[in-house]
Amino acid sequence: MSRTALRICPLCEATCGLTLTVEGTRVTGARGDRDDVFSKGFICPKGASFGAVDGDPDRLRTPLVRRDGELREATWEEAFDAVAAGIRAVVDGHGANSVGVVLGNPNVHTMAGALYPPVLLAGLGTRSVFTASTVDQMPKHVSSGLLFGDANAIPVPDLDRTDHLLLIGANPLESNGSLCTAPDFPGKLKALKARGGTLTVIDPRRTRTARLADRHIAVRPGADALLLAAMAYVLFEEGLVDTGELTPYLEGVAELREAVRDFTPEAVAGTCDVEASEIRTLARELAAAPTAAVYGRIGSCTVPHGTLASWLVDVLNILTGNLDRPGGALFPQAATDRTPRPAGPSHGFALGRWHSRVSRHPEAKGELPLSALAEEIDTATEEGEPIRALVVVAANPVLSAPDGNRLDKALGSLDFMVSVDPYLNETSRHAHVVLPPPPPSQSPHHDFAFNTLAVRNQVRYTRPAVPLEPGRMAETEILARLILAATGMHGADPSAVDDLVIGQTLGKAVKDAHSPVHGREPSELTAALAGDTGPERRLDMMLRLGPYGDGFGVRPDGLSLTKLLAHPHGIDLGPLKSRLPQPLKTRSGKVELLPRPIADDLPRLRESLRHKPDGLVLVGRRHLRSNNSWMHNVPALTGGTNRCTLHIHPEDAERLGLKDGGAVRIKGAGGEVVTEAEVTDGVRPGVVSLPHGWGHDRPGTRLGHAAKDPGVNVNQLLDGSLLDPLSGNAVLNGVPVKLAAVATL
Ligand SMILES: Nc1nc2c(c(=O)[nH]1)N[C@H]1C(S)=C(S)[C@@H](COP(=O)(O)OP(=O)(O)OC[C@H]3O[C@@H](n4cnc5c(=O)[nH]c(N)nc54)[C@H](O)[C@@H]3O)O[C@H]1N2
Ligand SMILES: Nc1nc2c(c(=O)[nH]1)N[C@H]1C(S)=C(S)[C@@H](COP(=O)(O)OP(=O)(O)OC[C@H]3O[C@@H](n4cnc5c(=O)[nH]c(N)nc54)[C@H](O)[C@@H]3O)O[C@H]1N2
Ligand code: SF4
Ligand SMILES: [Mo]
Repeated sequence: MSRTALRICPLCEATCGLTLTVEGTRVTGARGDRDDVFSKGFICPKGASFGAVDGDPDRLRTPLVRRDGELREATWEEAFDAVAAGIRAVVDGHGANSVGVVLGNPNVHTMAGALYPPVLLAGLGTRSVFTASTVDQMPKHVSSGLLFGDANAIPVPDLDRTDHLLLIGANPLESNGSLCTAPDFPGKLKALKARGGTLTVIDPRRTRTARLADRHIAVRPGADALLLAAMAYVLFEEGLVDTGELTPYLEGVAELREAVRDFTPEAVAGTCDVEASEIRTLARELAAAPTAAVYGRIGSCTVPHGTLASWLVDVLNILTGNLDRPGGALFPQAATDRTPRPAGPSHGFALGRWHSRVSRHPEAKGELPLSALAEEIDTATEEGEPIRALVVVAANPVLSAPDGNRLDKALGSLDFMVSVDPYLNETSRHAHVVLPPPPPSQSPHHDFAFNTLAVRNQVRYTRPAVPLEPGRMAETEILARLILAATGMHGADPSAVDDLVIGQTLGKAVKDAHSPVHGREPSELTAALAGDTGPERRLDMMLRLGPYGDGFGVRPDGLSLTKLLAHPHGIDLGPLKSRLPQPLKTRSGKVELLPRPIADDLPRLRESLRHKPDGLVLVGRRHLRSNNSWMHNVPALTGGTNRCTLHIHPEDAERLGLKDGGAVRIKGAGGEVVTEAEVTDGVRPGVVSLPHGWGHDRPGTRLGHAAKDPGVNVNQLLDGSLLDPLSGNAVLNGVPVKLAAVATL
């Protein structure tokens, strides 16, 4: 007998509502939930394969503990005993910073990943914190921190209402969008065109998204900051700056004008390989559109001037008056956001409060660059102790970070490592303990992070579609127990972690004059919390304290978990609204258009104009049926065009004697790999493209299907030394490489 159950899809940032078909405890089908208030039935091939992803026989079912050098099945009790012993020995012997924490991408796709890592970091008190953000969007956080005073205040393009969309280094037809949560991004782009709007795409590849565009600019990789600075220059020069209703909230317009003075279209055209006249047209079209949104993603972030490019994206939105207005780029307001405080000067955003030990990289947002993880483990300095123990949650940096071979070796040298991961893969194979979370069907879901980036305010929650199998432990409980084991409270009841957070949060709220619960008794509020589990009670608390919340009875028709559970397809909270100046947390209380660290980095951008680019550079690419490093083990999602081939333009292929389907050796600063060439004019001349997340050929993993067609690790071409200095973000695009034909693979 089969039944259906609702489940928000955790497989990309679009957060589509799915209707799962469940037989017994097995998910046998998935379709888009037509009643979902946000996704309205949209689904992509990954979501449609939810059952296969969920039921992958290679997923671990029990914890693994290393004994006599080998990972063996163990009980949860044995596993947490080993975690407590392993981590406490390092903390006691070498101090908190000797324990590193690595948080990977799926943490933003689980409730556990949103609710527990902050408690772990606070409890450990370590500065050795690394996340996927520094191989991804850290430049955007830094730019938002500097402009708006809040690293998490990221404006998103108003896809449903804009008249003009300028996409830079993003390919939402494959990625389904990022830092812009929008189910059916492709449909929204088509709707934009259907209502007479225009789409411009800046990408060195003619992607599926670029093919949909009215205008495609095949920029030279890494040159976007120059291109965008020249657009800003044109807006000033041609008197097209019109900051409209933003004007009272802005500081530094005149200084900004001065700062971009050298970046004329003529000066940057050669480096960008884009005609000066075309850059002028881009700027004029942007200014002329009734409403417009500039949006940059991976291709604009993972480059040497990632923070400057991210800053310029918002500068252009601001100079054209499009920030914070419908049809432009707006700040979403999620249901679990904190109660908005009145506008006014605040603490601002600080960078570089401490530095990494070996290369002295500044911290950003409390994190050190993932590129520096290997050296922080394998290099001794006089400054302090190397990392000797590592807690890895949902991350596979051996494939996703630069120089996997060095990291692979470094992980093997640790005193202790624990991975919270469903797979025994390239990274977790080094762990002393592997703690496997249950598959997504057995986990509850709410998008804490993505609702703060969504193109429409809405809120949804789905309980586990299938009960926990015997022997399984919820990931929330795994992380709560891990926190207790790592912080000297091993064996305490895991609910202690939730109780602690609830007590602290409510304790603060009742003292906060702006909180709806100001002056009330925390114990009375705690007793009123609904929910069957600790994480549900925490969700209830956040919803009720939040901007749409019931304020624990103050606004009886407001949100609560109980109300959300009564709306299984979610609750629509309306289109994005203008919110300035409330989100600003700068010291001035204004948008600080030319923050000091940005101004100090502009000479480096100017300097880049003097280097004439030559030689081939490498960029990445994504495929709709893949996701970073962990979905190559699902047969339904592999094969066809989803392959680890090197895309190369016919002119370059001919010059180098490379044939379609032939083998090619790619050499970079960090090493070399050999793969198959795919000759295509989908990349511009001078640029080659290889996807990331491949290279499943290391021993000791349990990825039966992925190992059959392992591909190669593109990040082995990097040595980890190329970073955007402001954010510590790795340079993954526009990387110089050399190619040679080889006889066979
Ligand atoms: N060259 C190049 N490199 C890149 C990129 C690029 O564009 N080019 N992109 C970068 C980007 S944007 C990112 S975000 C990173 C991603 O890099 P990572 O953060 O390392 O993420 P993944 O490679 O997706 O690996 C995720 C890990 O989480 C595990 N996992 C899956 N589901 C769950 C779960 O529910 N719970 C837990 N605990 N674990 C789970 C998987 O088995 C896997 O081990 O890669 C980066 N690397
Ligand atoms: N199917 C699928 N979906 C995913 C993922 C996945 O791996 N697969 N990963 C998820 C994650 S973690 C993230 S962060 C998002 C990323 O989402 P997107 O940013 O949309 O990701 P990509 O598809 O890699 O698009 C980046 C584009 O930038 C281009 N590019 C490279 N260098 C430059 C440059 O210097 N300038 C410009 N202008 N463009 C450049 C590339 O050619 C590429 O087309 O996708 C998410 N969704
Ligand atoms: S677009 Fe993303 S969230 Fe939607 S079904 Fe596909 S993988 Fe899932
Ligand atoms: Mo990412």
